[in-house]
Amino acid sequence: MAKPKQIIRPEDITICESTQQMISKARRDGVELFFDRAEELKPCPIGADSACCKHCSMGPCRMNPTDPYKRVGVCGASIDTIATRNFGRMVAAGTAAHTDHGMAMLELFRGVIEGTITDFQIKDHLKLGEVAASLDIETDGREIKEIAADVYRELEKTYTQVEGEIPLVKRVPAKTLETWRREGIVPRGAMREIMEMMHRTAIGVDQDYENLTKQISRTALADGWGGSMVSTDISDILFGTPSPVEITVDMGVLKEDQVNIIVHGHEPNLLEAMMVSTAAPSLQQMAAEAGAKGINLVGMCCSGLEVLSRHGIPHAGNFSSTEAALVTGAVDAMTVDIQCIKQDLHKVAGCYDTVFVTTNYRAKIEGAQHIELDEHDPLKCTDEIVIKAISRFKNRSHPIEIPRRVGRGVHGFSHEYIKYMLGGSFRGGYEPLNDNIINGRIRGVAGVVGCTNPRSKQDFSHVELVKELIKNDVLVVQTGCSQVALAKAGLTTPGAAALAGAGLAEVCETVGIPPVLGLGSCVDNSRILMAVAEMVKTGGLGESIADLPVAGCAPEWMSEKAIAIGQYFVASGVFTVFGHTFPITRETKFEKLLFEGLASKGLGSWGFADDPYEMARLMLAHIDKKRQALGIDT
Ligand code: CUV
Ligand code: SF4
Repeated sequence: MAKPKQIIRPEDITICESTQQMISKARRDGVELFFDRAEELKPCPIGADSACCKHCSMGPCRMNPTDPYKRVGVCGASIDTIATRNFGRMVAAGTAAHTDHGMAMLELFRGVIEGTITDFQIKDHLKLGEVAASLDIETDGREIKEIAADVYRELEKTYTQVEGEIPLVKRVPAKTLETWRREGIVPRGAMREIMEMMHRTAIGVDQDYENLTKQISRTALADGWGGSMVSTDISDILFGTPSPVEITVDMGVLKEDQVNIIVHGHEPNLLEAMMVSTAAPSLQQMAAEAGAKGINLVGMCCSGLEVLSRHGIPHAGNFSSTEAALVTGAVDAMTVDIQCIKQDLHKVAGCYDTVFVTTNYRAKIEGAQHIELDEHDPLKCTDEIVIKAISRFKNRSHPIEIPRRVGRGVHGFSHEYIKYMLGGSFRGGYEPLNDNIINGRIRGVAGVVGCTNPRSKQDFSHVELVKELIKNDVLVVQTGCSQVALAKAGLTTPGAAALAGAGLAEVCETVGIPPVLGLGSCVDNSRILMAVAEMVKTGGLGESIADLPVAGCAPEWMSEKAIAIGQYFVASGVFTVFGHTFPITRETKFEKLLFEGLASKGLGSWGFADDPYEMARLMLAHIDKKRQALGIDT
């Protein structure tokens, strides 16, 4: 007999009031959400500590995480081998996700250059020129298409090159690159690194956790300075480099009297095409005839963040709110492409007769309607979705309840813009960032990024951590779902400087920026890499990224992609804290290597904490340690 279910209060599940309200509504409506299953489906304690291996059929082999060296696998694999291999495969998967996304952007770019794709254009010539220059490609007196073709050919090497170094390591500070070369972790090409990572983690191959960890770093660096960076650069070239824009977030951006279309996923091309379709007079007319006041295009997750940063398109919420948004009953259509799309969205959409469409050939959902986006004729897909959404609007048959909350903020801070705002370079103009760090007004810079996870109270750690950091004069830069949490909490407005320490507040007020800067989607973590590289090159803060008073954190991470990101920040020299769970067995040699050993080799290190105040304490301690080493300890 089923045990009576323990009902958890919505306010214990999330601090997002809109999501709380929708959890209550879902319960009334008898609709199951992923929060409910997270409660029912307890994580396997052995798996959570990464103390099991199923890489061959002599196993699966389970170790004892509380006594990790007691047993070895049937093949003899030690806990360090097992946990390192598991970690390596997470990094390979995460890197594959970002690089495959970047590859799709690059393919689109190629189509545009070759003239086979005409609905997208090279929009940002300035960015193209900068990217070309950074790759030592001649730009003077050359046609845009010629430059672009060279940029394409060079960036393709990020994926396909089999020996040498990926092209974008040209942007890595010299001393950091020197460390990578010494350690043998400079990526050759993403495909090669991912392939080698998978090979070396198979049964009976690399069984030395230190040697494996080198390949883990090399693979992750092929993401950060490779696939992700290519994705950001090409998306900027095609769709425009973001600059500060006023934005709205939260479920209150849905409109009862309009056709609401949510685009959720990761590739910006669908949303860019959707912007064209929803603005088309014929479809506007059709919506008006159906009785709608307009067509309301809204983003969610990282797709949403790309167009929020570039065009100020409203954003309904982060990963943990995607089903909740459907529970409003107000969503006429939701489209999804790749990554972070819960399979149950299809079912939840079905409960409210919301049109639910998958659009990418590499991510279908069983039973869900598939309307493929073809870059050669993108509007065919998006027009059809808009028409379906209008028809659902006309036939709305469910009571609608839209939470009223709308958060406001200023987002779209590309690293180029930060550079410009802080004085033309990171040093030398007025109020440059480095000088403000040296004089102590700004204590350091922290990246707070990443997912939300039903295993921890949604948004809580993001918001509390960031509050602690800015209170202590740490400038916060953000990507991914984290910035949505902060935007909902109102911390991405210039007015939030009031919550910052006196030094940081002064800088924010002078320059007119919020203390918390939204930089875009997860692939845009590459913007943070560029910013820290720029800080080193500007001077005054040491010679390598590892010398900087900076730290990173993904307080509520859940995706393998987050592990890849964490590892490329660590390998780049950044102290990186993950919250709530960490997929390794404690008290092992592998743990010691990740948490201490890598730093002694000149890289960064991992940290772990279970609550946001401890995360902040670890990050501040690291920042202070670096300040001290630089002799700017004021
Ligand atoms: Ni990055 S990877 S939940 S939405 S930040 Fe959001 Fe795209 Fe994590 Fe996913
Ligand atoms: Fe067990 Fe070794 Fe096979 Fe893993 S590879 S399942 S540890 S026998």
